[in-house]
Amino acid sequence: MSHEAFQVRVYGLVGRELDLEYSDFTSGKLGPHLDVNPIVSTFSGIATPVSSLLEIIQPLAESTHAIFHASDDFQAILPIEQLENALLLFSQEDKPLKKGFPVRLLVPDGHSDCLNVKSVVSINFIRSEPHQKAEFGFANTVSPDDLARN
Ligand SMILES: Nc1nc2c(c(=O)[nH]1)N[C@H]1C(S)=C(S)[C@@H](COP(=O)(O)O)O[C@H]1N2
Ligand SMILES: [Mo]
Repeated sequence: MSHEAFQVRVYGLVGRELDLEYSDFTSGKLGPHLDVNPIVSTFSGIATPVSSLLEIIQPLAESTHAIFHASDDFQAILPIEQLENALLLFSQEDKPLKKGFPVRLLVPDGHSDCLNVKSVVSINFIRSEPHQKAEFGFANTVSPDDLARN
């Protein structure tokens, strides 16, 4: 079975909206290539820091949160300041991801290994309430603590 085309859409309250292809990740123009295993021991592969992407897309001053949408309707909402150490895993064994294609969000300092989103297809920068905390799950109703229980 063949994959859908690789595309990650970055949009919303940003200076520059982007539709990212696999070559944008592999070329290194989105940021450095990091071996994720030393950073998150439960994962392997090559990632690029979300912080580097932020420098390119320039979130507007009024944006407060980013929503990472997955192709299965799983999603995460994160305050932008919590993206500091976040990574986008895009490659394993020099190929696109078999699991989590096109990219997988990893939050190394999140509550648990569950703080990751497979198959991220878009990243939407929004203005939300200041007290809106990080949430992960389907329909945006599941808290990180609920997920950590497995
Ligand atoms: N898109 C998407 N990402 C997701 C989930 C999901 O259902 N869909 N489940 C989360 C949970 S609860 C866990 S424990 C891990 C599971 O990752 P795995 O399939 O590699 O074991 O993915 C997280 N990211
Ligand atoms: Mo989980």
